[in-house]
Amino acid sequence: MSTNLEESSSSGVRINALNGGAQPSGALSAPLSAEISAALQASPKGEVQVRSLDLSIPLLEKNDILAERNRGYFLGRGLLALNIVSSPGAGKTTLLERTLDEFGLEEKCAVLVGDLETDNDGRRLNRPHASVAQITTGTVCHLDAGMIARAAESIDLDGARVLFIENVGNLVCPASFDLGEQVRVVLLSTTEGEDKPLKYPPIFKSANVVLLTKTDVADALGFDRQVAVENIRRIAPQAEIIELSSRSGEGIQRWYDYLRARLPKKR
Ligand SMILES: Nc1nc2c(ncn2[C@@H]2O[C@H](COP(=O)(O)OP(=O)(O)OP(=O)(O)O)[C@@H](O)[C@H]2O)c(=O)[nH]1
Ligand SMILES: [Mg+2]
Repeated sequence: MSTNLEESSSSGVRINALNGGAQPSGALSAPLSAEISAALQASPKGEVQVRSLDLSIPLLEKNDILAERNRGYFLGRGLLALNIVSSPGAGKTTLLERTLDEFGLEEKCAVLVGDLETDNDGRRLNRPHASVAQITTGTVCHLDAGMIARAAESIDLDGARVLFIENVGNLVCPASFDLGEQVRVVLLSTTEGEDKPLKYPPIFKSANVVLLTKTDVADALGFDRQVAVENIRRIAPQAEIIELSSRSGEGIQRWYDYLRARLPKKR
């Protein structure tokens, strides 16, 4: 059931809280300070100049400012926020469905899910025990920190320990947009082939963890697991690798252990 529908006047982005809708508190989407807002408005590219003591002048993009605000808000609530990224169809929603049904009974979870059109994924993820909002971006090929701020305010996060953010299926655009997450999760499915880390390095370089998904069909596809792992290691040596199948459940406990180990302290 749709409880809350909001449309951004400027971009055509729509936020639909399917379950656990809440009145926006203004904590995240309140205007930025007058000084920063004026500076952003004065800049056609949405950049703000910040003077530091050593007189270097770094440029902070508006998204980064909003992302830092999101991060502080999530941490302040004792919430683990994960940005889940992959090419279309790598298995993000299927993984989250199973995670909500199993891990979600142990720790309260909430989900924001982005797609260009339809609330199909939001409806798939709709559970009585989890707040879910669908963000439809229209023509935008990634989520950004402003969308997350508004969507996070549209749902009830009380008591939630984990906020999963399923990004728009795309291995390119989401790489450049910090959402204020603590953990970036990149999925590589066996159906895509072993070479994707080599072809799309930025997203893999930004990953904290890479999930090698759909291992149940790896053999049938002739998927070379060793080559895939070598490619991930070469591009993303910083990332932990977890091999799993959301269908068979193989490896799924390692994913839950990964989540448990990163839960912030309860507030
Ligand atoms: N065999 C197998 N199929 C899977 C697995 N996980 C997902 N699938 C299938 O892969 C297809 C795409 O899965 P989704 O979970 O919708 O993928 P997604 O990444 O959310 O897709 P977008 O949101 O469109 O980017 C569906 O047909 C799933 O049933 C798995 O572990 N094993
Ligand atoms: Mg999906």
